[in-house]
Amino acid sequence: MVHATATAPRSGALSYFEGDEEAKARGLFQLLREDGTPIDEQVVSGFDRALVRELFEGMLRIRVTDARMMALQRQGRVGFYGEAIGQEAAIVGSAAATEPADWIVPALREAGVGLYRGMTLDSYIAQIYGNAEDPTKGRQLPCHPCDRSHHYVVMSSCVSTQIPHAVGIAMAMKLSGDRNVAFGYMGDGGTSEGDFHVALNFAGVMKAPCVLICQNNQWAISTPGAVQTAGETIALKGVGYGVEAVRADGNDVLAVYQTVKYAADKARRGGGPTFIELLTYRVSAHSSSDDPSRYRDEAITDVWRHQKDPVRRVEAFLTKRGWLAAGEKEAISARLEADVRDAIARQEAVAMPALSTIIDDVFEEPTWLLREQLTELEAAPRAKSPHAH
Ligand SMILES: Cc1ncc(C[n+]2csc(CCOP(=O)(O)OP(=O)(O)O)c2C)c(N)n1
Ligand SMILES: [Mg+2]
Repeated sequence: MVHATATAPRSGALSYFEGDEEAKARGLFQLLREDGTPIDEQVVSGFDRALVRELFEGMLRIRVTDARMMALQRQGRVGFYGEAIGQEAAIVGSAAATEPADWIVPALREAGVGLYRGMTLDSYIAQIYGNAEDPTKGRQLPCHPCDRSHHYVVMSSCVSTQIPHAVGIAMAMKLSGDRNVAFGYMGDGGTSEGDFHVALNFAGVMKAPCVLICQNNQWAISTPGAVQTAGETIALKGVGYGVEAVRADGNDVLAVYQTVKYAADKARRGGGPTFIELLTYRVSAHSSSDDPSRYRDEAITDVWRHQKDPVRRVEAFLTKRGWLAAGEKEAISARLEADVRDAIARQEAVAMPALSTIIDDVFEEPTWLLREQLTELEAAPRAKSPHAH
């Protein structure tokens, strides 16, 4: 994980954050055009080469990993997968603005945040297999990784429950004098759940040191973003709770980084919460169990897949700056792909968790009834698992 050595430069574009409360929740903060040229050269010159290359690599890692894992799912080697293709800038740009001691409460598509913060590919892939090296012992749906050492909390599958969790962690940190920040993620669909509204209210009233990030990928399975609010934008939902709300281009990794850094710095100074809407698009299906061609116009998806692709945008920026040589993207992708293939090979060889782990972690000493049930289960013929060894 690399952090920008340059502090946020003062310039026209940054006055976006200092502007009218509603204007920054209605607008769209951008630093790069779709072709990768800077909108505000002065702000963009504050980014150093190492950081932008690290962001680019983090984005490529998600792309390469998702492609391999989807292939495994289609081959029947893992049960389920949820991709984040097209959302890499929102994920990595926000991850880079976190500090190691901060806490991350992810929703569905933020595994890349964990990987950027140092979660190993082996741990991530072990969770997808649910094998003996999975920290959650095979109890979670695939794509629910966690990493205690990098403060990456395991995801609760129930949409939007992550937001009160993040706000609660932030409130606890404030009470205990801890100066770190809690990051809570959600999708656009998540902002229509009661938990979102309860959490925003607490965040505002308690001035909790948190950054609440909505990846507005414009779909909640088959529900289009347009029905998540009668208002003009999702970000405006924050304004009613007295929480500073900012809307930014989620496919512009520099804009994402700058926005989330602004919010994180503010929270660290004791300035309270920020609600950020990152506008992006769910280019992939909702998950390996979904077929979006049944409910949406894939011609629109193609525009996001190609013309608005976040990887292409930062790649063009790096290339124009002379920070990425010809053939380097391919070389980085090949290295990342080899890493993923190696981790898959290692994890596919790991056995499933021992049956006895099924009664772990509930009581310090399992009750006699649980022990009796375990004995019966161990004697019963086990259904054959595709991953059993
Ligand atoms: C409380 C609850 N309701 C429904 C579901 C089923 N479900 C899983 S993901 C999802 C859509 C989430 O959409 P969004 O919040 O936009 O996130 P995205 O999938 O787009 O990242 C739904 C309805 C659930 N997991 N939890
Ligand atoms: Mg969504």
